[in-house]
Amino acid sequence: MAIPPKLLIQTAQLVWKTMWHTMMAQLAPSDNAGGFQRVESQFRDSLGSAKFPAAPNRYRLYIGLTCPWAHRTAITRVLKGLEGVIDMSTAIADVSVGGWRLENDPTGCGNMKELYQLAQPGYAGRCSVPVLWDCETNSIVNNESSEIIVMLNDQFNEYAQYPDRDLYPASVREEGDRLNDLIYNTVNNGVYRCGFARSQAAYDQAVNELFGTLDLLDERLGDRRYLLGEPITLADVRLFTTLIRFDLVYHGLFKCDRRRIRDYENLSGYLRDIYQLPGIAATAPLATIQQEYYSSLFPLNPGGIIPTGVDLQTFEQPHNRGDRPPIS
Ligand SMILES: N[C@@H](CCC(=O)N[C@@H](CS)C(=O)NCC(=O)O)C(=O)O
Repeated sequence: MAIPPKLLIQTAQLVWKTMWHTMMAQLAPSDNAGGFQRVESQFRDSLGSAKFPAAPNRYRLYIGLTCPWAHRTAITRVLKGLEGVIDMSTAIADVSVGGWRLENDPTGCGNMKELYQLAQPGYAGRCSVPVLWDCETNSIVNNESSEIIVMLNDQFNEYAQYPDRDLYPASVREEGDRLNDLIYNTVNNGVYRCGFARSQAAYDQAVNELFGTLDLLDERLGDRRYLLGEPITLADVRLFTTLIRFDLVYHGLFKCDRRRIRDYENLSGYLRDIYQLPGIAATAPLATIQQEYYSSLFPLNPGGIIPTGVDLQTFEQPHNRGDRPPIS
């Protein structure tokens, strides 16, 4: 006998909403108003200290392909030419364990949780990527992307292929830091504040702030090639990793759907420009990123269907942002 529709719907709503809030509380802690609260990174040591001296083939980066924060570190590693001196492992977002799985890892760890335990037995915080790992002492140097990228820029110049590429130049640091703050709150973390909102009001605020900043950035990029002019800096690396995921993932999965990046004249060319720099496309396998995001964030996409609307070839099209070498 068929279940009456009203009973079916009411029961499903009760069960699903309870499960949804329970899962979201683990995935993305929120404040009382339903706004996403990102947890502070816990490991904040520095490369170049007595404990962690810069040395070739001693450190390894752990990243995940979906993760825009980890992606910053993979790009900085390429821009500085550090592939030969800093190893990199890619963890896989695994919905069945609710975390990052490792395959054939040199430490013997099967997932990021085990890696964090190896570094600090009893650790009870979040086991996020990226991680800058010290292979010599089996410890975590740092797990905060905004700090790791500065260390990769500054501390390995002796071993880097491109030591003269300063991605964090003192001359524009203050302006860059100010811009980074705005972009972090409203764009990098802003897309997560949209996608992980647990109330309409929290979502409305996040989405308004996100598109307010994208409008501003589009205008800013009307008269300069990169955020701080030329050459490219870490501010661009930080913005790029959100923009490259935007039309593919955040527009649909995180409900950032007021506009797409391809609708912005300057932001879209800027995005293609950076994507087409030597070595960058290889750090961003777009189909895999989209597939892994839509499959791993179960509470946001329980049916597991992956959309197909974005033509990946568009990222290869001319950017018309200038012919001069982007990096001096
Ligand atoms: N503030 C950190 C954020 C890192 C982060 O949130 N990583 C996510 C993936 S996008 C993660 O690994 N989350 C797993 C968890 O929090 O349990 C950074 O910038 O490095």
